[in-house]
Amino acid sequence: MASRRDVLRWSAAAVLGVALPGATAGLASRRGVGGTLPGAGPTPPPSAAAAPAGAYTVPLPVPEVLRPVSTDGDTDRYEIHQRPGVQRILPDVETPIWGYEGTFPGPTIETRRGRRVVVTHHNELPVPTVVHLHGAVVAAEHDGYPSDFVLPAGGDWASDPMVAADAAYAVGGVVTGTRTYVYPNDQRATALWYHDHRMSFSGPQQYRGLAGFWFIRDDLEDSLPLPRGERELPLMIADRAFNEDGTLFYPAVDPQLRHPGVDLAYHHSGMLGDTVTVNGVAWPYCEVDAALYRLRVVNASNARRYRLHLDPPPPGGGGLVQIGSDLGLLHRPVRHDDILVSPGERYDILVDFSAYPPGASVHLRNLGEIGPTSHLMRFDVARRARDDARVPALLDGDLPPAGPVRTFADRTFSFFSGPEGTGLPGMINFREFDGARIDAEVALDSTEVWDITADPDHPVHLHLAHFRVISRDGGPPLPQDAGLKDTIFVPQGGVRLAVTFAGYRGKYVFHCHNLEHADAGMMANLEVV
Ligand SMILES: [Cu+2]
Repeated sequence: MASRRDVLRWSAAAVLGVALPGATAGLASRRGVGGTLPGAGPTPPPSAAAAPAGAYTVPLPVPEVLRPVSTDGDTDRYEIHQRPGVQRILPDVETPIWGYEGTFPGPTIETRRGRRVVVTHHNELPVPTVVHLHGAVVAAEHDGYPSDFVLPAGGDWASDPMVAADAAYAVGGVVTGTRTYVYPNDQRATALWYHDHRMSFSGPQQYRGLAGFWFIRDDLEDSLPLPRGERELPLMIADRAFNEDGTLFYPAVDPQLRHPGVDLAYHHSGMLGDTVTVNGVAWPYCEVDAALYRLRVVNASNARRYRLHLDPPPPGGGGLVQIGSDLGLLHRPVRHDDILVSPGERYDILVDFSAYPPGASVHLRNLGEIGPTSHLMRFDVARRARDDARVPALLDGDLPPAGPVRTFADRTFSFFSGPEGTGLPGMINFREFDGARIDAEVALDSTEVWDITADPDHPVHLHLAHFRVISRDGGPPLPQDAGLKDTIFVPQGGVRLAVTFAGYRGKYVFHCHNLEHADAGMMANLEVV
């Protein structure tokens, strides 16, 4: 994860159009956006920073909901083709992408708790792929273990030495062309997301566009007076950088994606772009009624985190009303002025645009940065409108308030990326990933206390497991840490988690969700026995 210094360095490089030492030409030569750097001195309030040129000219797209190809009593079946596509991410140029059904984001899957979803993925890309449904409680062989490759139908990938080596410790095996994944969805209503997880290449492949939303609904959610239909907006936030010709810039050492790794300049920070996209469009705008809206935020960036903030804030502040976390609704809503969203995390947020007069523009900003990446999108409050939704006082009466409290941890893990510029592999407890080694053997239906530390800081994701935050930085959790989670921003001072392993036995990974860190080895195995 980038230090604040790195973030400022990239932002400054982007807006000034200068190549800094160690920065590749890609960022400095990108087209289509500009912006002005505020004058010297302390960071100005966000509204003082001008929007990037070309921002807020394209309406926010909402990904299509995929239709099942067949449906019966308890199962919906889908087909997804992973294929190249072309998309207008910037307003004035077409960008080649890789997408589920050829789009970025891919199509959304909408389902209900307990409904079985069977997805047959067809790999029509020139590289091996792996599909992981992030946050899902799913059998190990359907979780998208990073070496459970779906090889392209053509080519010589089966004899590729890295593929062959990784295949030795696959969980669901290696297949060619097509794999069918089975998801029981036996978990509370929430926003999951599916994305590529190919061993050592999740960074470049997700960056090309392989990510999509997956919503689980349930009766409890239905019973609440929450915004629905057009007033519920999925927002997939992802930063990108572009070459002069409009192609995506990614610093892979091997553009064919056979040999892993990124240029040393990006090894420590991960891939940080200078353009923020929401639902596949750079800095979109969205016309809204003066009414309550539900924003389903996922940070699908490789490495950038965002401190979401409304500019201007509504009178009285607290404009971001958090109702859910990674894995479902909270016990009660929590009001925030800003929410830090690290890669992989989801936040379920209500915003009441009736607090603003019709004609107002409300910017979703990234607090603490300057330049283009301090901007995300803009809401234009168009008109007064009838509104039956409201912020419920209680969201989920049956959610236990806190996890176990212990003075010792069952396990400790340090996530370590080493000093900048050294090019050390990503490590957990000073070991890089080894598919054959089990780093944590845990009992089915158990809850353990895990202490996780980070150097310098890392967004940590556990597959299968669900956790609550017991403490952060040696103190109490942040208000935004409420609820059940699968991904968490771990600062240098660490976090203590109560982690529950339920649902399935088998081998799963846990890893840093800075994708360049994970690809560099910051990943480990947990086995539920
Ligand atoms: Cu990391």
